[in-house]
Amino acid sequence: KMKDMKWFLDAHYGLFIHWGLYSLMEGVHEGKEIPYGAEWIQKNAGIPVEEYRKLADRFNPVHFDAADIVSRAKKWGMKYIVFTAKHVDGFAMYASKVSPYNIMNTPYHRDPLADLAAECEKQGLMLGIYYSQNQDWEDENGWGNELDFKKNEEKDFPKYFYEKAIPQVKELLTNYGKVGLMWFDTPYTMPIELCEKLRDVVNSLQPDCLINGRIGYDLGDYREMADNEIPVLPYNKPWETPVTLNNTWGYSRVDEHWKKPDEIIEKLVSVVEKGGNLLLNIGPDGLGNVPEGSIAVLDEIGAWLEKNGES
Ligand code: FUL
Repeated sequence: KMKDMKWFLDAHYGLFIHWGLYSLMEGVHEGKEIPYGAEWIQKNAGIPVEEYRKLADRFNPVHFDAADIVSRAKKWGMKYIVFTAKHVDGFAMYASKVSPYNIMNTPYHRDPLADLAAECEKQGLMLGIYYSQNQDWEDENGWGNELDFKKNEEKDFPKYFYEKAIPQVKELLTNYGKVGLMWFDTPYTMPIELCEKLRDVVNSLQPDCLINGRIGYDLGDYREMADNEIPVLPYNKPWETPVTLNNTWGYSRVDEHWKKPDEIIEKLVSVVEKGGNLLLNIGPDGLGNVPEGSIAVLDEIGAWLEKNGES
């Protein structure tokens, strides 16, 4: 059965939300700014998992306001939201029964994905879910953590895959209503059989749920460009490009290098002309606040779209 892609082809513009335990670290470890994405700080700063996981003990983002974020996204002209349910650190930002490493076991003790899903439904935006299927730095068999666990090649990856990744993807596609797309990432050398298995699980649970290109091996329903990449020519298949407003996905207190609204508008126009979607990122902080710098830029783009856009 062919999937119904109309909403995606019509969307043009979506909101990416990178938010997790790493947001508490704000891009800084032991007083030092850690370069590259703040959401990768566990690895980039060489933090042992037993230390990193302690962030959960003080994760209490009481300012996170799903209704506010969804209504802002609408006002900004966006048609869908993609939320990091589990990023490479392996921490589930939703109520997971599969792994205790999840947001219910923090002082916050609340499921932000449930809140976002309800608001998307209510306010008429499509919900997408980011899930790191290959990398998981908390699971001894997930790809990527060679500091605390065995070398990647020596791990029992299928054990992680069948006992954590697949069951969590099933939770995500069962407990949050209609999911417009599953956003997978960094597949690296994941074996094709497992990527196909993952695709089949998504398709069997929600036949119209789109799968992005980073599932690997061209198994996705649309092509995912590289981070911040805009192709020179129109692309002959549905596509999307994820774009940052500064130089990181996760929140960083030291990165205030906000792109100018004009620069993003130019990118958006270029993406739309070439038949793609722009997925523009915000990184809420450890309390759940959306950085003022990104709100200012997004407000201006939204005002421009209201005047000039057709969407
Ligand atoms: C990348 C990841 O490594 C980043 O952390 C981020 O999630 C970006 C959208 O995709 O490949």
